[in-house]
Amino acid sequence: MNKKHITLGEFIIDNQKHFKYSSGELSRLINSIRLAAKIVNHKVNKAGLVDILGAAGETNIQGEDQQKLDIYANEVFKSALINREIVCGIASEEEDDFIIIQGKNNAHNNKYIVLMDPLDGSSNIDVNVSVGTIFSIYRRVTPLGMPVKKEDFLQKGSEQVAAGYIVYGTSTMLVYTAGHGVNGFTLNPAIGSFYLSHPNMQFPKTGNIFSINEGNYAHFPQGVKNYIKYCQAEEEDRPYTFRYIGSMVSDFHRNMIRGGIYIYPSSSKAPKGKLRLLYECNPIAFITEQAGGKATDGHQRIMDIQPTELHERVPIFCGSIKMVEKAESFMKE
Ligand code: AHM
Ligand code: MG
Repeated sequence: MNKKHITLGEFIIDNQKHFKYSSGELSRLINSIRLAAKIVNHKVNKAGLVDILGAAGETNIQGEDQQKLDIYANEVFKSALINREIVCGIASEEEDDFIIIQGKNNAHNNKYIVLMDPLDGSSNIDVNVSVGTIFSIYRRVTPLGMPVKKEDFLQKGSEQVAAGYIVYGTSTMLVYTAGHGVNGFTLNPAIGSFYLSHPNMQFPKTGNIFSINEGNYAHFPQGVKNYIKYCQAEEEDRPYTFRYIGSMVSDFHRNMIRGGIYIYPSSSKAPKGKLRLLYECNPIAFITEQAGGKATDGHQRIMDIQPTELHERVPIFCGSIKMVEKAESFMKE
């Protein structure tokens, strides 16, 4: 087959054999995420027309109620997953609690749970800046035949079977891993198909981009302040370039391609940082490691953290391995 024309659908089928539980369910699950991504992409691309078609909370000219895009994305991903009867539970950044899905004949016989941030960086929508969707997939740990429980969702990131993100950017891409490397697919909007455009994505071992919200500098731990000064210092390979979009998926995606580090640290205002362990940090950490990078909370591997709460937050340092190790060395001092 011509490598240039592999669609995501074909790639999923071709790679099903590499997956240790190759019942086809995971493939169907990724397919339903692919479908939801296209629907959300369509809506995100029309976001600038909101004043013409009606703002959130209003009724548009067709008489339909407008929803905020993050709520809309949540509903689209939820229904794509529920309708295909593949998952037994969903947890979302937009929901207070996890959702139990009964599945066929109300038998609770589906194996997978999905955790997601349906529209990350949503404060960027109004200003036409890239946003993303992040997802994370696990096998349930409770026995089949009964409703899923909280413990199914509170698994360590190292138990993930697949994770990925969609970036709604200058073009729309779906990037995912099922534990055998990371592959990126670009949507051809004319045809509505994702094509393999970035096979076997790898973080450069080092890079020259650092991404952190420096506006919070005064509240950062001393190690982070020192690392920022290190990035800015005039040396042979520095200063590094500072880039911060404020959409994690976009900042991460750029750093994975170019080489860089993304940091959302703890601060005196937010001692556990801002980003969520289950919906943002674990899936991004899985992709990072699968692409040869490193993801820690400054001291400990993100994917080794035992979650205790659905919505818990954690500081994150992720990206090119040498840059993350350098930042960790500042955290130790
Ligand atoms: P959200 O899930 O409410 O959209 O927030 C997550 C976003 C990330 O995409 C981004 O990296 C971060 O928040 C930016 O936060 P800040 O504005 O504090 O720098
Ligand atoms: Mg988010």
